[in-house]
Amino acid sequence: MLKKIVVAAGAMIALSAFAAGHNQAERSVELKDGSTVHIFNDGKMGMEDQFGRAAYMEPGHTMETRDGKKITMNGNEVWRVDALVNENRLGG
Ligand SMILES: [Cu+2]
Repeated sequence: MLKKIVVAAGAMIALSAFAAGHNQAERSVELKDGSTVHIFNDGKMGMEDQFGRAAYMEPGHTMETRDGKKITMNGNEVWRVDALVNENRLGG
């Protein structure tokens, strides 16, 4: 009985560690309008607005970076950015 509980707890820790790693942005690029595009390790992107909140953007939308480069929105990973900004707020 006790062994089962220990195994379940171990699985939960492994799962949360995986979830945290999954939401890690590979690269974050500041845009001209003050928002940020987060590019995840699978190449999908998600937006963070000027106020540090996850924001919606249509996939295929063209964005301009602060240094004048063009980036095309790949995916719209609102929930991953949401997890990312919440982790940052908690200092994780
Ligand atoms: Cu975007």
